[in-house]
Amino acid sequence: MNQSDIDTLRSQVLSPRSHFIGGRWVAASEGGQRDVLSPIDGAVLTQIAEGTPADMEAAIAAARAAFEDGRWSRRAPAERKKVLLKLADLIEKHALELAVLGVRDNGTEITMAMKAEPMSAAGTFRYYAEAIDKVYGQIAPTADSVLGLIHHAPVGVVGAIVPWNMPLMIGSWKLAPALATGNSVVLKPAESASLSLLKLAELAAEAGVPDGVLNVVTGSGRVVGEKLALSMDVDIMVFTGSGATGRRLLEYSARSNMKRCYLELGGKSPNIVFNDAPDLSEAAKVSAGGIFRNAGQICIAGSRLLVQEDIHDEFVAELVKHAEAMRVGNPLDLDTQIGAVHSISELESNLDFVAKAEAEGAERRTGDGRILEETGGYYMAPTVMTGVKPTDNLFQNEVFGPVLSVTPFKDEEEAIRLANSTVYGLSSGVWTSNLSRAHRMIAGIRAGVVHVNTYGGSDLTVPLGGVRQSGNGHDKSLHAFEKYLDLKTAWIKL
Ligand code: TXE
Repeated sequence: MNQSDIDTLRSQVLSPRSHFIGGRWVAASEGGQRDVLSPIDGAVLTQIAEGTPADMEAAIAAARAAFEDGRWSRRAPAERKKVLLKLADLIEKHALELAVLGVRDNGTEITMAMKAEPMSAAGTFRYYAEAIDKVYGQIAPTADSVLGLIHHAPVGVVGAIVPWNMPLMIGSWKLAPALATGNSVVLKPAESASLSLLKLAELAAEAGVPDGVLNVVTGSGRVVGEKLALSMDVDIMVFTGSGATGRRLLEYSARSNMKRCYLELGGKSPNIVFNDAPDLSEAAKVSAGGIFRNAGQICIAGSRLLVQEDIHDEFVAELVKHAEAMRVGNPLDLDTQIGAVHSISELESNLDFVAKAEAEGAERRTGDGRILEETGGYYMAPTVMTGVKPTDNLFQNEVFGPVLSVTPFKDEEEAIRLANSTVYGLSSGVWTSNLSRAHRMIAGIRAGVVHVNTYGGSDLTVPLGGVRQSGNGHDKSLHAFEKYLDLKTAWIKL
């Protein structure tokens, strides 16, 4: 990747996009379109179809028809594998185009986007493609007079709703295992980050995913998202986004066909630094990256720093130094380390969090609020707030922006108590050179992930998911297959 290749793509005019239903590009049934604003400069990038309930019904019907006639669901796993491997190759071939498209749409810095979006998506499709012809059923240990077979059957039609942060990566975490296992999918991207997923649907068709197996409907969550989740003909929902929407999906499920809902929600992840951390300077640098990259818009961001009191001042000073050295700017410049905040409403919400924290007595150690306003884009300086009390709004609630909350602690027991004193349980970090303490912390912290002496960074071999109000169900790893396959018993009298 070099700057001149990026520059060729950054100002390309984008034509308005339609839904992708039944293998065809289809305009919204009422002709509606929605402007897509770029967070880089606040300008209109293009338009997407403003989906209607009728559009969503058409997509669900296409997915159901494709599932029932077996055009994909009854293909040999080895054949599905071939198609999905081809899709992985196509994603890689179009990686820069996909990355730049996504960045123009959602503002992630290009260096991170390239790795975390197309390259990770290609790896995800490859991983599940390679795995699917290695999943066996079971024979039950029955008496000789019967044969008990345990099959893994695809669930049917999967409804997938994804957010605007890392849409290709998160979308692929859901699409790849869902498609590998033979399901049909209806995908509803976020209103404000649909473009790279629409391109993915185009590439899937080129790779040979049959018509109707992958459908993408764009538009409002409250209209098309709700229609999808309320459908009697959708078998499971997989979702990443806010807790408020997750709660609604459960309600829609109860009001319709009681479909299973797998929810990946927000977090307020504690990053805990003990005075015996192996390298405090490294811990400060990685902790700054763990909250500020992608302008803090990462579900697992280490947004709540807990520091042992005797190293608090020294550690905060080092961390502030790293925060101030990070370059905030146009996400399509290769030397940018922190890109744009996704939307003006997110930016306003971030600033509001900081103002409330100050009103509650926290001290702003660095962060000048909105910056680079002259660009028309939405940029915010990385912000460190110290003296945040466990009862404060900033301690308890997810900002989803470049704002770090810092609280001192005395000992291990207090660290665990503070770590567990929000409603969330997504990610966490522990910095210590005491192995026994590390294991006690892993056991004590209620979270889906505990990083030790690092923060962030993992691969597909391990699951990612939360506990408590951070959700249920896991993306990534072979465990993800469990969501998309039903157990089916055959009991045969011999
Ligand atoms: O989420 P929403 P948003 C958190 C983060 C962020 C906040 C809001 O705190 O500031 O959520 O983000 C669709 N029925 N996270 O607005 O609204 C919507 O169209 C069905 C954490 O993006 O939940 C979009 O496709 N669908 C997080 C998707 O839900 C509905 C990732 C997510 O939108 C719907 C993102 C409805 N009634 C945000 N309403 C993480 N953990 O990574 C909305 N949608």
